[in-house]
Amino acid sequence: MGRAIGLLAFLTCLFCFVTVANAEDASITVTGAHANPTLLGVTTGVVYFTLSNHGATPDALTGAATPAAESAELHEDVMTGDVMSMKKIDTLPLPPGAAVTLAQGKYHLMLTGVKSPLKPGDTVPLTLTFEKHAPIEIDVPVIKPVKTPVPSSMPPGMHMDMLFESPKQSDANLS
Ligand SMILES: [Cu+2]
Repeated sequence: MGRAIGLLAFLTCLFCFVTVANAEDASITVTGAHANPTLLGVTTGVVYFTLSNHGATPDALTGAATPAAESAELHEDVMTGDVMSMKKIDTLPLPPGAAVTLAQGKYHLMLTGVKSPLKPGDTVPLTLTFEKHAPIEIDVPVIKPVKTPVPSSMPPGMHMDMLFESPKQSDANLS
């Protein structure tokens, strides 16, 4: 009898745990994930996405990994005068009830040591890790950057599409 109650308690606990885990899994979503194609001869790439924290508690993105590159680091774009540079950040805070978007001029995920060139139509498997939430695995499509329209939140000067024009010229030179 005691054994049966013990088992019941165990199963109930297990059920509670599963329910809580499911609730937590739903509290962070990743949307709009995309990677830019890599430039000719360049082994760094960038990935953008939006993280939404639907939960009631703060969380943070603490890391990322992909088999397609040697490392995936969170970078913040820093504007010093007219010069755009970037610095590595260890965690990206995700306040409850808010969405944080990685976008040009704000944040990006930088892939270094990309193993084979990322071309439009490819997908990059990506694992995101969080302070509290369970890791999330997504497949990130590689999409050619859209030239227009420029998102209204971004000053036109910050657009970096010109960078993506050089491979075309190189391709033409090669043929
Ligand atoms: Cu970077």
